[in-house]
Parts: sequence; structure tokens; C-alpha cells
Amino acid sequence: MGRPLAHKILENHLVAGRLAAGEQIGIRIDQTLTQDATGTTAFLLYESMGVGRVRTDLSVSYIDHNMSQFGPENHNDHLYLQTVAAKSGVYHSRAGNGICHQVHLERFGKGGATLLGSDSHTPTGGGIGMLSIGAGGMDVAAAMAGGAFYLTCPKVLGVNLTGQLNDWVAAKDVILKLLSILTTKGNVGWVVEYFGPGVETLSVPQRATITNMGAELGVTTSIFPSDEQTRRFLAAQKREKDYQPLAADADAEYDRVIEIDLCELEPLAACPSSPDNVRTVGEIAGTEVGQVVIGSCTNSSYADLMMVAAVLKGRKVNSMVEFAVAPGSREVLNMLARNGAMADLISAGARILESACGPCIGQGFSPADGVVSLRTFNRNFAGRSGTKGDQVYLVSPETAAASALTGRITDPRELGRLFGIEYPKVELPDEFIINDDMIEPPLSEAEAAKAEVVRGATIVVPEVPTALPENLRGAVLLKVGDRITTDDIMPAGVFLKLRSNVGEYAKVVFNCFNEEGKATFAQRALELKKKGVAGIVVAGQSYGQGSSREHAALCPMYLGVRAVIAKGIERIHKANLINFCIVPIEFAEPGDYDRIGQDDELIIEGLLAAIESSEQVKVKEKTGKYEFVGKLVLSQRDREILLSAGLLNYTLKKSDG
Ligand code: MIC
Ligand code: SF4
Repeated sequence: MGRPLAHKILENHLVAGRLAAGEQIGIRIDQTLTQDATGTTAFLLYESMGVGRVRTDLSVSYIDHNMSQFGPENHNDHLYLQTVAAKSGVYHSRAGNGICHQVHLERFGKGGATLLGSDSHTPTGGGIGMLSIGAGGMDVAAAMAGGAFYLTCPKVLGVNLTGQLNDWVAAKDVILKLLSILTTKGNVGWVVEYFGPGVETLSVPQRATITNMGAELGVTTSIFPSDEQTRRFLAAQKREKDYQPLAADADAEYDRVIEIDLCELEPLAACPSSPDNVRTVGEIAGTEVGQVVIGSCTNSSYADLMMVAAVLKGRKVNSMVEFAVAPGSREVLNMLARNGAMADLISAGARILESACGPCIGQGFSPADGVVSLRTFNRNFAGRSGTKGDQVYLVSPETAAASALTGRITDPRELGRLFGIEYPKVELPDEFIINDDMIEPPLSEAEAAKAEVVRGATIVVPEVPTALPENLRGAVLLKVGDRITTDDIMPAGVFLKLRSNVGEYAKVVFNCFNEEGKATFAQRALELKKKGVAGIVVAGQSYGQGSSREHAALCPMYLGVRAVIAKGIERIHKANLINFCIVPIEFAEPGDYDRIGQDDELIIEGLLAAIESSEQVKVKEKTGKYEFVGKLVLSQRDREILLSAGLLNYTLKKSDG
């Protein structure tokens, strides 16, 4: 039986388990990436492991999220990350050099290798044929220390691409189409693999847009073959030596196949406030727009920005539109500065933002009340932009540029009729301007031994979890519905700078559910913790969607939360819960969710024994009002981690033994 590419790469890296869908496997990790918002915790935990230099082929630490620098926190983080990277054998991409995924694709990604990143959009590397997986910082720290990464061997969903995109239809429309089919929920345990004759018509940056936003499906990763397009891209990056052709076997069998004819696609938009709330741009055309932003790791490549510049050249954006551009990397910025396209954008009225995540993670540029904001990003969760009740639409650069001109949501295919604009076919350059001066190599071992790590006062080593009790007595601190995102659990935006101080950051856990004048989630949790009562969170389906931020487990753990009972929990978040010793429990009967009320006290007798050897626990309401069965969907290793009081303790115990 022919094998998909994803399974071939997994097989080449397999160190534990059997390569069969659903089995627990361990794989060797060749490269890691961390970014500053998850990186400080990852490196603090890494340092606690006491392993010295990283044991991967390559590890890179990026600064791209926390760059607003209101107060000393961000710069303290940057200095810590720069010095700890130098000492630990890690490359350091300085603030201003670009968004981790874009820079990694340009400068480091390699087909056939494995990449583990402490950011959910790490699958961007799938655009170059690399098996790239997002994880919590603790898992990445363990991989930097040479440990394997453990996951459920995924099923493979083949997407057969045929045809070719029409003018003005973009890679973004391909992934939006897939999101409209698969939605953001129910896809845990799958890899999406693209194949078919349409693949060769897509450039590496287009493929990277598709694999990047594959994260919104909730799948383990997405991957494209490595072919002539890949070779051309790597050659233009002066890295042809990193090229190798890779593809699935011709007779590869997929667990499911979806057909997408690229010729049939049209411009699409994800409407507020979920990436899978997809409609055609035609259906929503005419809606007034007050803000347009081009950027984020999804759509800020050279070709994306050249397309926008070509549309806007010699024109002005609508006077009621705030228009901003955040180039994905310094390389992209340099290219556009040198070839004049940046001047075209500036003349058209663009506000040029830093090469960073910026507005995508609520670091400025929040829209006004009631204003529609069109963004080329990958997430439009409610409030993520920094404005309560925001109306964020996710679109392609083509649709964004067209709408910036008219001030209304506009199908870019109308640009010819409206402005006489012909489709500007953007070709990738034969050579990018390569300048790696802002990527600092690590120190030699001898130099590293003498080097000091700079640790500012705002950087606090996180608490480690305590052991779970034999019998758990807990109160339901919060009952929430379906699709709670990690942005809901742990908001970013103005709170992002608190990432390196768990005690401070924990004050805003579940902030969006706090009501004015009432005790916050954090206050209620700490009150219970003082009384020796654990916190429990009850949730619906797809709990913990979105980002990889382990603070969504670490901060609740700090507040005394010991269990999450949900109808379903997303992959990365579930791993983070286990790593920080919060027990993930799934309802055996989803209907039992309805019986639980907020503030109910629940008792789980024999919790430790169940974690050791059972697939279920019995959960009783304290006064006997009801009881129900919860499933423990855990691998043997998950069980050992929970019984060891979390991944750090587990790792330390293993290295002692
Ligand atoms: C995001 O897009 O939500 C982030 C911010 O990049 C996160 C990581 C984080 O919260 O630091 C992600 O995608 O994992
Ligand atoms: Fe940064 Fe946004 Fe990409 Fe997350 S999704 S890495 S915040 S640009």
C-alpha cells in the first residue's frame, strides 16, 4: 500500500510506538522554534532541566510578538531570550527581523525534516515539505533537550488539488474553502496533505498560506510535497542545498480525500468571529469597511505585498479607511524598499507597521467601535483585535486591497470594471535580498560557559504543579459552551506583556467572562485554593481552540484548577493541561454536561488510581444530586506525566533514573 508523505516523514523520525493511525508515537525533532510570548516560559523551563546546550540540529528563538514596549517587560524578555539563546546553542532572531514562521520558512525550513514550534502556526513550514507541528513551550523545551515529541499518529486527509487559481483568487481562498467544509471543530488527530496536479501551480509562499491557516482546522499539521516550486524558492533564498524532492507514493492511500478544483474557487471571507464562518466576498460585498490591515504570518510574504502595492500604485485608499501594512519579515521589507513598491504603498496612504505580529495579537491598531476591519490574518476570534464587539473579516490580500480602495467589501474581480486595473501577476524573484545580520548565531561552548544570562525583574520562574490528590474535591468555577479559545482563557492584547510573570498574568484568566462589580475568576479560584478546594472548569466541544499558549494551562494551574471536564478538548491545549497537571476529562455522555451547574461541588474518588489504570472516572455531585462517568483519554505517557505532577517533574525524574 502506498504511503502519504506525512507518514514517510513520521516513519523516518519514529523513536517510539507503531506507525498506525490512533497509536501513540514518539518522533525525533530536528528543529525547534520558539517566539517571545511563549519563549520566556519555554526557556525558563528549559533552564530548569539543566541540560546545557540544545541537542537538536537547529533551534531558533524569535522575537516577534511582544514588541510594543510599554514599560520594561518586553525589552526584559528580549534581553533574557537573546542571552539565554546564546548560552544554550540557539540562534536568535532579533526584534524587527520578522514573524517567526515567515523567517523560518525563508531562512531555515527543510523538506523532510521535523520542526516543533511553541506556536500553533508552526505548520507554515509544511509549505516547504517540512513536517511542522505546534506545541506548548514545555514540549518544545523537552525537544530542545533532545527528548522525543509524543503524539497520536494522525490519520491523513488527502486534498486533491486540480486546475489552477483564476486571476484575483488567492491561496487564502483555498484554505477558507477547506475551513468552510471541515470547520474549526472535530478535526483533532488528522494531518492534511495536499496532492494532485494543482499543487505545481502554487508557489511556496502560497502553499505556506494554506498550511499556516490549516491550524484553524485544529489538525496536527498540513503538508505539501517538495518539488520544482520548492527548489526555485530555496534557490532564490540561496539555499538550494536544502532542497530534496519529496512526495507521497503514487498509489498513496488516504483515510479520506477531498477534491478541490482551484478553477472553481472564488474570493472568500471568514466573517466575524470565527475562521470557519465563511461566505463568498460576493455575498457580503458592499459592507462598509473602516479598517484594512495586510500582514500576519498568513499573508505578509513578498508576493502578497507586491500584489497589494501593484493594485494601489498611483491610487489613494478610501478616506474612511485606516490602512496598515506589516511586512512578514525584514527580507520582505527590504525587497519592497529597494524595488519601490514600499513607496507605492506609502503614497497610497499606508501606515507601515513593524515586521511583527502586531495587530494580529492585539498589539495596537484596534478598530473603533462598530467599525468593520478587514484583515489578511488567520484568526478573528471575538475581541482578539483589542476591541470588544469587534467585527473582523479575514480575507486575501487581493480582496483587502480592493476594499481599501472602495471603502466597502469588494470582490477584487471588480477592480478592472471599477478602476481599469489589470491583474498584476506577481512572480517570485530569482534572488531575494539575503541579510541574516539580525539572526545571531549562538556562542561557542567555551564562550557560553562564561556568558551571563540577563534576567530582568519582570521575569519570574513559573511555579511547578503539586501532586494530584488521591480523591479530588473541587468546585465548578466556570461552565462555558463550545469552542472556547485559548484567547478566551488567557487574553493577549494589553495583557501579553505579563507572559513572563505567571502570578500577574493569572489575574486575567477567563477575563472575558468576568462581570463588573463581581469577583473575578482568579479571585474566586484563589479563595477556593486557600480552603483546599480545587477548581474545575466545565466546557462544551473543542475546548482550547486556537493558540498554543501554555499559559492557558499554566495560569489556571497556578490558581488551583486541577480538572477540565469537557465534551472535547483540542490537541495542543490538552497536552498543555497534562504538562501542567490539570486532568482532562471528557464526558462519556455529552448530555451530562447539562446536569452540571456553576458552583456545584464535585467529588472524584480514586482519581490517582483511575489515572494509573482506568479509562474512566466517576464524578459525583457532593450532595448526591447527580453523578456521571468521565472518560480519561490518555496515553501511558500522559498518565505517567499526570502522576509525576507534570512534564517538568516527569522529565527530571526520568533523567535521574
Ligand atoms: C496566536 O496567533 O494566537 C499566537 C499569539 O501566535 C499564539 C502563541 C501565543 O499565544 O503566544 C499561537 O498561535 O500559538
Ligand atoms: Fe503572530 Fe498572528 Fe501569526 Fe500568531 S497568528 S504567530 S500572533 S502573526
